[in-house]
Amino acid sequence: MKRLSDFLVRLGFPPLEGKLLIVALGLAGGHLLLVAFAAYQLKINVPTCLADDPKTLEPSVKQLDENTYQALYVAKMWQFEPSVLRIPTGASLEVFLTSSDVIHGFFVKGTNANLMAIPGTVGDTKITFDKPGTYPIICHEYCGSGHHNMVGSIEVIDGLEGFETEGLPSDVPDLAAAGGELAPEVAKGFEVATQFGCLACHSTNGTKLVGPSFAGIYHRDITTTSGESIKADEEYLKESILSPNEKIVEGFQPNMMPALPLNEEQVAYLLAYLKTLSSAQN
Ligand code: HEC
Ligand SMILES: [Cu+2]
Repeated sequence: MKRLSDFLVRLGFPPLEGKLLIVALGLAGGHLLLVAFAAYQLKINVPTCLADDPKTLEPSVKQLDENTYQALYVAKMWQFEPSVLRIPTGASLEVFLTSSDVIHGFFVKGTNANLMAIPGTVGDTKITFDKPGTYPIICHEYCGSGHHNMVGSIEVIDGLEGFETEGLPSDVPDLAAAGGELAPEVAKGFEVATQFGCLACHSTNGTKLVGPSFAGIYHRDITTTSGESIKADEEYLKESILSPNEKIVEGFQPNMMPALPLNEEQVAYLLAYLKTLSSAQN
């Protein structure tokens, strides 16, 4: 230290300036060491680029070994895929995260996991769940009108064998559990509804979210805010989807539902899907 400051004086630095320079270099070096510690020891890294292969965007979960699971999460307006993941108590979860539209957040309440979902990149973290319980996943990056409904969860369950998921594209056939085979256009309709975030605002079990529930929507009697009574036939549903502000359901707000860029075919699939949702469904 002494020798270094003498050296700096000889180089022409005034004594005080030389000392300050040493302190500054020390701080800078210390910070670099901390960054290296975070990156190599704690494995906290900046998101890496997503390869151009679209397959790597597919959400999925797999079990790596007895106690380790790996989940590729895709965040999109306004949901996480998978939306629900159940793993056993004590499991470690490797999380890989990307977004298929805008920037989202990924915060797992009750843990240190806190990532950004950035389109075109993959962020990752590892979480170990020592205590059973439900850990909500929250999007904490404002991402549009359905943002406040963008939640998922990780359920940590004592003694669970393997894992279970909800909300993965491969979970679609589960919808048919009640009524046998799912017609292809209904499955496509569900896919469109998932893809465009309809289900962030519309439940299928009767719960009122931002919008009315889809449960039993086909041929339901509806009153609009202008006092009109309407039977929800195909024509009405189509209009509600394509021009959301045309008629507003009583008890709901205009300008909440976005007019989404859907083509004829997608609307037809949606209608096929909506028709299957009876009000008895839970
Ligand atoms: C950001 C929230 C939001 C999203 C996303 C959204 N909706 Fe809506 N939706 C609403 C709200 C609020 C209403 C009620 C106001 C109105 O009638 O426009 C509504 C109304 C509807 C209605 C009429 C419901 C009824 O009971 O008469 C249909 C059908 C509908 N939405 C379908 C869809 C479909 C299909 C999608 C996806 C392509 C979608 N919505 C996406 C919020 C949303
Ligand atoms: Cu979001």
